[in-house]
Amino acid sequence: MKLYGALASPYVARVLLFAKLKGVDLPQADIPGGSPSKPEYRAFTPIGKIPSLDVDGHCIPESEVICEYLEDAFPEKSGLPAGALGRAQSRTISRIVDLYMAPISSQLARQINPANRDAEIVATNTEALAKVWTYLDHFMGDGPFCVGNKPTLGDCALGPHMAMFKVLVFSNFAEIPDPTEQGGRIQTWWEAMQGHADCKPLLDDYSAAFEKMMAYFRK
Ligand SMILES: N[C@@H](CCC(=O)N[C@@H](CS)C(=O)NCC(=O)O)C(=O)O
Repeated sequence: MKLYGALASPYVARVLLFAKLKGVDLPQADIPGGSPSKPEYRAFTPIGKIPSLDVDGHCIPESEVICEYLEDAFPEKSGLPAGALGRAQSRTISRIVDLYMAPISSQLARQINPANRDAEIVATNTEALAKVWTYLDHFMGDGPFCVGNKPTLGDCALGPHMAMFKVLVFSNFAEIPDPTEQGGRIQTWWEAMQGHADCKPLLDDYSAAFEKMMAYFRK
C-alpha cells in the first residue's frame, strides 16, 4: 500500500493525519510519471488528482474515500468516534469542508493579487465563508475536538484546510477574519489541534509545504 501525492495538498495532509491517528504505516511514493497530469498517472486514476492510494495496483481515489478505506482495512484503532451519532457528526464536518469550505479557497486563490482583485467575487465568498463558520459551529460538539476529546475524521479534514486558509485567505484579505482568533468554538478547536502530539506537527509540516508551494507560484 502506498499513497501518491505531496504534503502541500490539504487532501493528502488529511489522509496522512488520519493514518497517523490510527497508527497505520502509510508510505508516500512518487506519482507515476512525476505529476498528476501525466499519462502514467492518468492511467492509474483518470480523475488525475492527488491523493490516490495504491493497494496492490488497485486505485482508491478521493481523500475521504481513502480515509474510509483505511478505517475498514485497519479497524483495530478507530479514526472515528465510538457511537453512530458521533461518527455521523465527524463525517458531517468532513462534508462541510469538502462541499462548502474548499470551493471558497479555489475562488479566493484567484483573487490574491490586490491589483486585479474582483471586489464582488471577494464579497460573495466572504459572505459564504461566514456561513461555513456557522455550519461548523453548529455541528461541532462540545469538543474540544470536532467530536469529543479526541481528533477524528472531521478534524483530519478541517485541520489542513484551516491551515491553508490561514496562509491563503486570512493573511491576504483584511476583510476576512480568522475564526481561530475570534474566541468561539472554532478557536477552542484550533487550540486543541495545536496542543495535540500528532496534529500539531502534521499541521506545521503541511503549512510549511503549502507556503513553499505558494512562494514557487509567486515567482
Ligand atoms: N476531492 C479530491 C480533491 C483532490 C484535489 O483537488 N487535489 C488537488 C491538489 S490539492 C490536485 O490533485 N490537483 C491537481 C490537478 O487538478 O491537476 C479529494 O478529496 O481527494
